[in-house]
Amino acid sequence: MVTDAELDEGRVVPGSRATRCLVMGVVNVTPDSFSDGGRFFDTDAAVAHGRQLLADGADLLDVGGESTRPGAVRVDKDEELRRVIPVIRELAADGVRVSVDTMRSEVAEKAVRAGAAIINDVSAGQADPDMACVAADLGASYVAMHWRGHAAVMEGLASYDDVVAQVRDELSQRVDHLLGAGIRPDRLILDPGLGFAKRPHHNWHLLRHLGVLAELGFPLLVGASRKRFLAQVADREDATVAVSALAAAAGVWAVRVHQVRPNVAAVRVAAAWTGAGG
Ligand code: PMM
Repeated sequence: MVTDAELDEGRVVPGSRATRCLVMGVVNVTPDSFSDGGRFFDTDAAVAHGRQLLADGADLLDVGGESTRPGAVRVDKDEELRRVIPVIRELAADGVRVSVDTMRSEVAEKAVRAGAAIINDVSAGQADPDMACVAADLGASYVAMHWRGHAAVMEGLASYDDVVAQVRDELSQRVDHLLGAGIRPDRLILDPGLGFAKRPHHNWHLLRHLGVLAELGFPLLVGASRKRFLAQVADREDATVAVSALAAAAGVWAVRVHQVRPNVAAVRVAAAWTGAGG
């Protein structure tokens, strides 16, 4: 499990080679998430799954109660709270670094009060106008992902002239907004949003040019795990591991994955290969 000092070091030194790429294990408490939906849809099962991911070597756990699969319908806020808060409370009580995967400021606030250290907002503050100020007041770390619209409509928004430049510029606008609301720069993490309003070739292009996004000056999180575009080249689970190794070697701060053990091996190989940590 990652220590506070390691997390801070990784957070404040974008692309740092001082610590290895972190592995964020996914705990989806949803009946319909695209990859592991339904399997962990009650508190005890989700907590047990989180503990298993930790035993497998996860540094952080990302707990989410709303599916963002293409075409998904939004979950009611009270239902989202009912799903995630007890799971976060139990895992955080174990001393685990927990992030909450939510677009709602009220869920983020209650999650941080229940022990979450990171707000993972796939909309980067666009879905809820209060999110940026709430996150700033809470002082939590904040993942801002590239996002163009809700799951129900995002497939129709996947059009780019130059996907890398546009994702960089759109993320940069979000950074301005988030910092303007008072989020500290050393709390901010960016994410290219693979699969969110992106066609397969857009995802590969972004992965090929992670360095351009790193130039914005913030640590990067990459969430390729089990996504559809991977099926073009290999089994999705196997391809996830390869992406983790390559993303880690490219200097990303963390990878967000469903199956932790082989991805920990991948980031360790990358660290040994690149000489991270000396
Ligand atoms: N992908 C999903 C959900 N949350 N959060 C971040 N920061 N980045 C992602 O790529 C991301 C995310 C969708 O995947 P899932 O339904 O398998 O969890």
